[in-house]
Order: sequence, then structure tokens, then C-alpha cells
Amino acid sequence: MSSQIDHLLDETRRFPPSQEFAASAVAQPELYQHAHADRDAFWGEQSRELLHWHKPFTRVLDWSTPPFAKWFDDGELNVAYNCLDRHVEAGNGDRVAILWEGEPGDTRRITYAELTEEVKRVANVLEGYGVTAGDRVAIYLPMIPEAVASMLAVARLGAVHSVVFGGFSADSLRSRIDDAGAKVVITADGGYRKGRVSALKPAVDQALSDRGDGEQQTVEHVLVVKRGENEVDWTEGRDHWWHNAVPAASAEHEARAFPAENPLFILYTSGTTGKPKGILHTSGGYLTQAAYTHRNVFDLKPETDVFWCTADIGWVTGHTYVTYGPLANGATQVLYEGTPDAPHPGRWWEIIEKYGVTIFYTAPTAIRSFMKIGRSVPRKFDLSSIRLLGSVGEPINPEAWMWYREVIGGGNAPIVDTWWQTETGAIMVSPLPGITATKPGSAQVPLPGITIDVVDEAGEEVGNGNGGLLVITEPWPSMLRGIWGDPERYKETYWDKFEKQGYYFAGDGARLDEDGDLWLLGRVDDVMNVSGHRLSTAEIESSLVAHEATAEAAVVGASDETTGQAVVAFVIIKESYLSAHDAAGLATQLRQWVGEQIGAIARPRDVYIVGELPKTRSGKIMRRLLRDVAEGREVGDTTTLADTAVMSIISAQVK
Ligand code: 6R9
Repeated sequence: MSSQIDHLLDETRRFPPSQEFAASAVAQPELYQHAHADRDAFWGEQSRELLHWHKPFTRVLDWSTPPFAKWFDDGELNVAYNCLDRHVEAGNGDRVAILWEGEPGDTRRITYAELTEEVKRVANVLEGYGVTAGDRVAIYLPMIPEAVASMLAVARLGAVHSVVFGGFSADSLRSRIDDAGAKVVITADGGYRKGRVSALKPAVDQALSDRGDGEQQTVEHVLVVKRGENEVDWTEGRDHWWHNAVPAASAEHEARAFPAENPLFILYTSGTTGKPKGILHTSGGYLTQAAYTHRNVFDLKPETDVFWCTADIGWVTGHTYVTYGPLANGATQVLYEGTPDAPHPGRWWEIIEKYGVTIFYTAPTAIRSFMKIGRSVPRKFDLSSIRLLGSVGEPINPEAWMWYREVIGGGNAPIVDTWWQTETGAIMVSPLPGITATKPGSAQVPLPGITIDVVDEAGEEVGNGNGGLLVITEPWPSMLRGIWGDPERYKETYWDKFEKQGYYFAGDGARLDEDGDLWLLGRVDDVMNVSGHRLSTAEIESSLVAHEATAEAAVVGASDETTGQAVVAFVIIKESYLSAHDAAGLATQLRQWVGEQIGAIARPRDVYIVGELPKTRSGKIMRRLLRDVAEGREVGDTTTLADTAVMSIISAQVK
């Protein structure tokens, strides 16, 4: 019945950890047993072990009014103290927290003692602007150390940050500032991207400008970091230069304790329709799971490792695995301002060599774009320091997984394919590097303490060998606590579908293989139905990418009179292939290839050879737009694309 989806599951390669790795790994197999024996007690132990509680909690989980969870709720802590002061007090003030690399090549090394002092000063500045616990502060900054310091300064005050990705427009910024009712905005004149300065302050000015509808502006102060040295407009009284305000502020600031459920941040993410949702996270549970996953999934040895997560702080991955996880664990990490290919295509590999990065965490879309350029670029650099690789953001095709392992990981670094969401706050499903024998393309198993299942539309377990919908069956510490200002939408979006069972509906399709390992199949709206057969976009994309000609592929289900939906593929061909082969007939060849690999049912009706794919700024392919092209419709809203011109190019290529 579902033999089509089985192509991915025919993947038989297995990579068990080496004995050495297993023996010295942070996470040992008992972790699963402990969590299984008593889940609440397990999370309580993790939290006490990983964090400092000013006032210890006596209760782990309060789930008396689902879906509104409270974790550790009679305890008190300070999130910034946990990420900073306590490391200094423990004698690790001289350890480097941030190895910062600007895109033009300027660098800064910041120790825990220095970062702690900076955060104290910023906290004093914000207090001077009247920021107190519960107030919202918007952060719109490039990837500079001040971004991390700003998040922590807000957290230190018990206030709530809302980081808005620097690539978002003034309109997006305005709607996020308004929705959260932010009192302060922290921004920069500009930052470096692709070899030039990209301005940020003008978007803030525009977002705060009078729109003539009589609505009250909530922002009273704008703190501006000088980074790009670009000219900026200035509003006296409202705007303040960071380099004047911060050094002038006191370096003394006591971290007060706040309740575990004090809100920590809001992060906006797009839903299936309409207005972005402000996902709300709180303090104690979030920080517990951030620290726990960062330590166990990445096998962190804080004294010796150099960690690098390439995500921007504008995304949840940057919140949990740039700011909170690594700093709570006292890690040393690389922070890079720019794009992977500026000023040259080997920039990332050069940074890994330069800083001796040992743990590297990035997204499949980046890996595929490096595959497209070819292995000759990374081969020019010494990547031998790498001992662990991570992947996040979308299903990773087995071919990209193998390339990552061989070319970047030197054929022996374990890969952790980590499934999670803005809503889950931290990693939920992933191999553990010293324990799990990894399978290319599968995120495999829920972490100890996390309970996941795959169910059908009625909420019944599908069992091994079958596909369905991914659900989380029990609350977890870093779960979202709601949608800012919209408790109804929170219930509707995540809990109503499986209300009877009390499951969280993740919106992802998944399949359990015969071993019970999880294979993520993409968002459920990316699952196609062709002649009554369920096909996954991810599976057909993997097959296309496995062809020697293909650099990258996106597949959509376009409505079709006879088959319900038809498979339509958009394929980018490798430059190296084109220079050696005739491209004529390639589309036909690729159709046949998929037919051979997966079965006739999966053979694309159309294969379009294109030069680019439409991606969001976080690198996710916007299949909705490709579906418009495939169905011959006017292309829909492209405002969240990284490059809005891409769709007109693709439309022209398809015609
Ligand atoms: C962390 C992050 C969440 C959605 C999620 C799923 C997809 C993330 C994945 C993955 C397969 C993985 N996703 N990690 N799919 N394998 N390892 O990306 O958060 O931006 O909220 O996206 O991303 O579809 O539902 P977010």
C-alpha cells in the first residue's frame, strides 16, 4: 500500500558510534532507563543538575489544566545568571564564551567575565528606560555579540524579548512590535551581508513612524549599535547610541530571581494561514531542556569543545543553540556575522579551520548548496577538528547526509539529525551520538524524557512499518506556553485535533520503520495524494537528488484531473554536470529515474529545470509558490522570500 514511501526506508546503511566515542560520550544508555522509570523525577533531576535555582522547586509538572502546562512552577531562577554569573563565580570567567567573526574578517574574543559585565551594563541601561519584569523588548540586530548580550540583558530583568530576524522588512517588524507591545527596540545602524552593509535602522524608523491611523506607538526608546557605519536618521530623545549608553552604565547589576513560569521570549513563526503566531516560551522549563539537549545531543565537553551553530538568532535555533543552550552549559562557541559564501565560497570551512570547531550544527539546505558547488571547496581546508555534526530544519536527504558525513565529517563524525520546532523550544527527536547507530535520512528516536508517537487521523497508533501524523503524547519542559495574546488559537492549532487523547499535533507527517525509527516526511500539507496513494515530497526529492545530475530539487503536488494530484518537480542541475553533458532530454531521464527508484506512481508528471528555488530567509523551500506555477495560477504572496525576484525567473523558465 505505501510502498512508495518505502524508497527512503530502503536505506540500509547504518553507522554505529565508534567504541571510543561511545565510551567517553556524555549521554550513556542509562539515560533512557532513568527517563523511562519516572519521567517527572527525571526532568526534576536534569533541571537541578543543569541549572542554578535561587529558590528550589518542589513540584516538577502541573498539568491540571491542559493544554496549559506549568513546569517547576514554585521554583525561582534568573536565566541570565545561569548563562553568565555562575560560570564566573565557578572560576571560569576567563573561558571564551564567544569567538566572533565579522563578515569582513574583523574578530572579537569575549570571555564569560567580559560578557557578564557587558550584560550587566545593558541591563542597567534598559532599567534606565523603565524596562521591568514582563515588559517586551524587540531585538532587530545582525549576528554580532551585542545580539546575544541584548537577549540576556532582557532576560536578566525578567522582561520578554522578541527577536525579529534582520532580514525581515519594516512591515514585518512593525506588526511584531505592535503585537507584542514592545517598549524598547534594540537595533544597529546596519550589518554586513554578502560583502556589503545592509541597513537596519531605517526599517526601525519606518516601523515606528506614524501611520496616520491614530494608533498609539508603544516604543519609547531605541538603542542603536554602531556596526555598519552607514548614515542613519536620528530621533532625539528616543534614539541612543549603544557605544555611549552602555559603557557609561554601571557594571554592577544583581540578578533577581523570577518564577520559573516567568515569560522569557516571544518568537513569531508563520502558520498555515494569515498572521504570524507569537510563540511564547517561559524560563525554567525552557532553559532546562535547552541545556539538557545541548549537552547530550551534541556531546558537549565545555572545557575542550568549540561549538558552532550557524543559525541566525532571529530563528528558534539561534535562540536555543546560540544563546541559551551553549551559554547555560558554559560552552565556547563561534558566532559568525555573514553569509556562507562571502567573500569566498569556502568561508564556513575557513572558520572551522581557524577556530578548530569540534561540533558543527547547520541545515540541510546549506549542505545541499555546498554539494552543488562541489567538494573541492571544503577539501581546501583542514576540517579534522570536527567530531560531531548536526542537522536541523527539514528532512535531510540520505545523499546530502552521506556527503555531510564524508566531506565535512571526514567519514567518522556522528551526525545528529534533530527534529524540533519553534513551538517545542528545543530538540525532541534525535539520535544520541554515543548510543544510536545512525541511519542516513532518519531523525530516529525521541530523546530520553520525550514521548512521541505516529498516529492516524483518528489518533490511533499506526505501529511500525506505517506512516501517519507525528504527535507528542506528554507535555515537555520547553513546550510553548501559548500564542501571545491568543489562547484560543493555541488550543485550536495544536490541541483540538487530538483533544480526546490529549496529544500535541505537530503538523508533520512521519513514518515508523520496522525498527521503530522515525522518518519525518515534511509538513502534512506537503504530503501528496496521487491516485489515492500517499507520496511524500521529501521522498521524491531525495530520489531526484540521488541522480548524478541534480544539485537540488523541490517537489509539489499539483491538482490533476485524473489522478487528484500529480507530482511536479523543479530541479537545479549541477554546474559540473552541465559542462560535461548535453542537457537535452534530461527532464525525461529524471522522470524515468524516479520511476525506477520509487515506482511508476511517483514518476513526476512534469520536471522543470530551473536556476533557483524560492526559499524563505530561514532557507525553507516555499512549495506553495511552486504549486502556483505548477497549476498555472498567478503566483501568491512572495513577501517572505529571501529573494522576491526568484519567482518571476522561475515562471519564465517554466514557460
Ligand atoms: C527547529 C526548526 C519546524 C518544522 C518542523 C518540520 C521541520 C525541523 C527537522 C524538520 C525533518 C528535521 N523540521 N527539523 N523536518 N527533520 N530534523 O526548524 O523550527 O522553523 O519552527 O520549523 O521544520 O517540518 O515542523 P521551525
